[in-house]
Amino acid sequence: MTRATGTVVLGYGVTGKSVVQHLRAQGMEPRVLDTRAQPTSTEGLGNVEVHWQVQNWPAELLAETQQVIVSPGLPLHHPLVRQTHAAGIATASDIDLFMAKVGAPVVGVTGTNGKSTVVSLVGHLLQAGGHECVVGGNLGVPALELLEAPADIYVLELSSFQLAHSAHLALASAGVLNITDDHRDWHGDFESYKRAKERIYVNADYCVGGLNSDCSVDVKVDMSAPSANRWGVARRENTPWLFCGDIPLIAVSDLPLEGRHNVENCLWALALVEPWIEPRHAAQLLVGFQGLPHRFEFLSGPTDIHCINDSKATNVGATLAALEGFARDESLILIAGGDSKHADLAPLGEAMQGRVQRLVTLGQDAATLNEVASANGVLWQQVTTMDDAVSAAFEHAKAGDTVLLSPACASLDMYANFAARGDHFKELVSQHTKAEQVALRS
Ligand code: UMA
Ligand code: ADP
Repeated sequence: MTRATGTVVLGYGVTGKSVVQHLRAQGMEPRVLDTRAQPTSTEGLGNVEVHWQVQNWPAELLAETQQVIVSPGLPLHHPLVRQTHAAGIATASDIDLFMAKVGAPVVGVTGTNGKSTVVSLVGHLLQAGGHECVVGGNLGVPALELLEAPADIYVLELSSFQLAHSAHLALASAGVLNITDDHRDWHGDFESYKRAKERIYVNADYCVGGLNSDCSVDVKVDMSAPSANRWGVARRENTPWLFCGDIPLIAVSDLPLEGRHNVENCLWALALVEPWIEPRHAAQLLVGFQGLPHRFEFLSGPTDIHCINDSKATNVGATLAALEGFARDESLILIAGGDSKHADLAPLGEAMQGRVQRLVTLGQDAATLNEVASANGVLWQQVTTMDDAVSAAFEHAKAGDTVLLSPACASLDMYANFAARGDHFKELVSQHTKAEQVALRS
């Protein structure tokens, strides 16, 4: 193997590892730079030259470099990325390498919320429709690793980070589900975040957009009444149905997922697979899809109390979607808080009115949520641990109430990730449920 290729991989996380493996399989021997002192893993590095804890390019190394593959965790404003661009060196992402290699159509999905759900729905539909299809990207398995499995269609969840670093997309079917405030720390401002997401449409064969999309798209999806080239929801025989134009597809009551936002997600999935599966047939294939954990996940709780784990609601848009799926006269006990990532939490105020009878806050930005609640006449109570949050919620819950964990914030101030937070919540709900059963028996 030679080092003559002059390729450097920035970041050795899950993505960096897949890129190094891919390049080595092509006979290249890249170098790796990572800003971190402690590598998360050195697996797969072999004798690759690695520079840990690097914040700026060593000048000699930069002079020998022709191409840089950037991991998604490194923002465009990071010195390593800025210095690469300033030196006139081309950058690419793992998604660019994937697109250059893949020999089958690729479906790409981005958006602030709903990506994982829609990507999993699309994968389910394509598999149920007889396609050999694999699903990955931001969802977890890095894109390049998907190439190891044979497939006739690939489905990628694409983050704004991946899209911002990508230049050579040509997707067979592409969609931006929604764009609301998130990831300001990476993108700097909302406009840059939006522009990054909209790159998914560049050179795409079939573009699906939201109603308010200002991009040129082939079809639009939203929750209002459908029309030509529009997928939507309308009443049929007095119940709401999904429609593709004027073709009725399936009754909302027959969908496999709960929550208004999931009705929209099903529509998106049906629209995205239209190039391969006839819409009425696809609608029948939705049945049998199992929702993902931590996304508006219904739990069995104490008698007559509904419990929902929506720990993946790590931004305001996701919690708004959860709240707006309930009628104004619902009685919710909402557990929220964590790291707001500098987002404006104020829009939650109006959505809580009439629905949230008590807000239980925790985590780094609890005080900001308390202020939003006070300004909107919502009762709140601040606690320090999830144990206390769940105890407080059950103390106040009456028969028919819903205890909803939908934090509107990232979990990293208290947990390793959203899944650890959701698992803890589920464990506490289960403990309370068991304690109630014991009390009822004695
Ligand atoms: N980092 C450094 N120095 C480096 C490289 C990374 O400090 O030199 C930091 C980043 O700032 C980040 C962390 O290390 O905090 C991980 O970054 P990474 O680029 O190494 O990430 P990977 O391990 O390659 O995982 C990435 C996605 N992570 C991010 O974009 C931060 C994973 O999505 C994705 O599953 C994986 O690639 C495979 O495609 C995770 C995620 O949180 C789940 N994504 C964000 C989200 O969904 O909101 C976008
Ligand atoms: P992502 O991969 O974009 O984070 P997920 O499917 O994992 O999306 O869902 C993340 C959060 O967003 C969950 O709280 C989920 O209930 C919520 N959500 C799912 N679909 C939508 C949607 N269409 N609009 C708003 N929120 C949504």
